[in-house]
Amino acid sequence: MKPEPTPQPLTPGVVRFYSFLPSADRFRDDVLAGLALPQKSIPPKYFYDEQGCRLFEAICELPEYYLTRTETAILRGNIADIAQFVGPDAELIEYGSGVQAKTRILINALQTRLYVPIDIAADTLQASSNDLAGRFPWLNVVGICADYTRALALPELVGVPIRRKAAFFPGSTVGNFTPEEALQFLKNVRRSVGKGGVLLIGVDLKKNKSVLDAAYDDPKGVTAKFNLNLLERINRELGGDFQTTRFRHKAFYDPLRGRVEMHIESVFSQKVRVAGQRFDFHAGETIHTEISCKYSISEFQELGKRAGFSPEKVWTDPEQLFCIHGMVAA
Ligand code: AVI
Repeated sequence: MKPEPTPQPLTPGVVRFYSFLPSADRFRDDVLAGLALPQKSIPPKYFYDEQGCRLFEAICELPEYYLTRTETAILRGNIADIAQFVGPDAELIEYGSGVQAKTRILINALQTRLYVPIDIAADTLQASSNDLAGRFPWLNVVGICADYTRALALPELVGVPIRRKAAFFPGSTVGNFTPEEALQFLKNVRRSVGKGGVLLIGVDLKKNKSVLDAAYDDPKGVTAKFNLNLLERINRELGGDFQTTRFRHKAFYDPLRGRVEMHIESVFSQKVRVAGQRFDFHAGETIHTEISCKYSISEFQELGKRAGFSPEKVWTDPEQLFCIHGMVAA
């Protein structure tokens, strides 16, 4: 066996990147397999090509999409308490690195010296890593381009004294997993931070259906564009011939399952070709593209406990729309 290369010490201001990206074929295989299912479905991680990342940023600015601004306000309003909870000299590992305002608040308050963002979108990851390294001259940044929905062994990093690892998973992205997937993800995070490590995780709370329906089906149609961009991506990258005007965005909150479901609905009966294969749609048939699970505070604490965390803190907003959990790896 070849010996592992000796890890090189990090240098502040010099961003280091590692790529563990799945091959382009995985997108093709997942789309072809998903379109062949009785309930057609495509995993939501494929929303985030360059155009998808831009559209998601536009969603975060919408008045109906309260999640981003509420979480940012919770973070800002409780930052001293959050920094005390995390403690000094923590390595900050962020899952997803799209919207940076929250990260900047945290790095500033924690005076973080080692920041490890993990994201599947290589361009966004590079842009945000370089931007942060420029803003915080003392910061060592190690960007990991990877699909964090799968278990991941992080590279060994040397040269920065660290007392504990802190994982940050904002935006209620955990809601895009089924509860079983969320449990598996939390177990992986538990392993990555090690005993005594901490997790700060933003989770959207259960609430009135009308608020959630509007948040995922906005009147300007930005969320519709975000959803339908998936078909355009398939056309661009996999030689698909979807006519996007013959499909429509559909999103609704299912209170019984406690989750928003997003679908792309075929308006007509039609045939589509992707990567040389034919798929038939009948009018009204859908491709299921996303779930966004909502949790009560106690439901999510229960999930955290099952993954090996001890739930210690919860910060929320006055209207109880959203919350950030602080958990310690037991
Ligand atoms: C990234 N994720 C947490 C968003 C959500 O709210 O589930 C994705 C999204 N889908 C539609 N709007 C936003």
